[in-house]
Amino acid sequence: MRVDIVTCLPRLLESPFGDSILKRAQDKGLIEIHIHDLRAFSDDKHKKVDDYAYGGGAGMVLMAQPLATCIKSLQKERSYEEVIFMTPDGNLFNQSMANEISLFNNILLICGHYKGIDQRIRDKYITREISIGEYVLSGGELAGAVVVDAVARLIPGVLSDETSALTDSYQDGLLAPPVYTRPADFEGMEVPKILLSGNQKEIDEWRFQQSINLTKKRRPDSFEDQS
Ligand code: 6GU
Repeated sequence: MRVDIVTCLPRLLESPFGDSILKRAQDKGLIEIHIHDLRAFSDDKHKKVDDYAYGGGAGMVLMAQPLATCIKSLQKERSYEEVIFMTPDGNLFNQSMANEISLFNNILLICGHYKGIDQRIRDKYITREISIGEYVLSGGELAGAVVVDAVARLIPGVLSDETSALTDSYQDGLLAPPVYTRPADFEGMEVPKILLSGNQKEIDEWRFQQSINLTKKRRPDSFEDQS
């Protein structure tokens, strides 16, 4: 999978992709992440990318020209299944959206800033708008990194144990059960006996029951959705 990300703050995206699982996935050639500095596409002599909103009000708006030039130049090289705009008024990101996006070959992610981007870019070029939660961030970069991380770990080969994404919270609509590691007694707190029993069938049943209880308690709404 190839991900192109457009931002006016490229440095914000260096560290999330330069470490750990996402770094390894890129080194293994399973995902390619290309960051594009929006300023490089500005026709303005001062490389300006934002301007005041028509109609007044606080906050700057990302101008149409640099975004259109950038998107068109990237689309000339390849075709994207989705051109995604990261915005707090987008559709709420969830695991099923991550699963869907992980099947694409090329996605283009646009990170907004300030008061957003000129509406005409949204109307003409954007195919999907995503928000990562009901709160406002300073820009779309951190949200974009969240989406890329959630998507990348679903690509076969990215996780060392291929089955482990399947047992994540949300993957089956349930939250993951609690986990323990050595020692069996820590500060007087013992690991549930069942986990030491060696009886895999009973362990699986215990974990399933724990998942159900936790989901009922923490996500009563999503539990209703299931049944
Ligand atoms: Cl995608 N962008 C911004 N600026 N804030 C957000 C968001 C995105 N998702 C939740 N809050």
